[in-house]
Amino acid sequence: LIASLEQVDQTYIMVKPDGVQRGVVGDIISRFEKKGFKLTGLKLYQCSKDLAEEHYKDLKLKSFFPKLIDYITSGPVVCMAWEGCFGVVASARKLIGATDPLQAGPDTIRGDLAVPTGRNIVHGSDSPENGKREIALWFKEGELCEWTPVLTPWLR
Ligand code: FUP
Repeated sequence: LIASLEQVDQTYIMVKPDGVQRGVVGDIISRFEKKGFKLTGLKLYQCSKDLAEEHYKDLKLKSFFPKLIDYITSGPVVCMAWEGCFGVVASARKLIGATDPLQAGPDTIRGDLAVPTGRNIVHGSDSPENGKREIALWFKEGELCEWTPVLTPWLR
């Protein structure tokens, strides 16, 4: 347990264009704050087609890929880097819920706020490795902040 508390992981969370348009950015940020994760990067950003394609490169051969890229580039997104102890990446995925919002549990972001898979409102990294990769892809170095919480960092 002590070892796992000492291990720090990062996850990349992104409010997709539908979340920005629908005015639920604050609700989504609030869920991660309340869970106890530490925010280390935050920006509103209109991404290029190239960046969206790089982010979703593992899905390049899927039939829905062109629609996914159109969706992600259709308006600004909110890019976030969140830090926590070991488990933060999986924990964020729990808060987000299943890819298909119809399968996502109540009290998850997708379960509460979304309906179709193609408009599922938020992204979260699926592994610590992808967390690192995606944060490096979406943020420039000077855009991330290292800071120490004043209160006891129970979950870091
Ligand atoms: P997730 O990790 O939950 O975001 O899910 P995936 O990486 O499998 O999918 C990435 C995005 O592709 C989803 F958020 C929405 C889109 N997608 C579809 O549009 N149709 C599908 O059948 C699967 C995914």
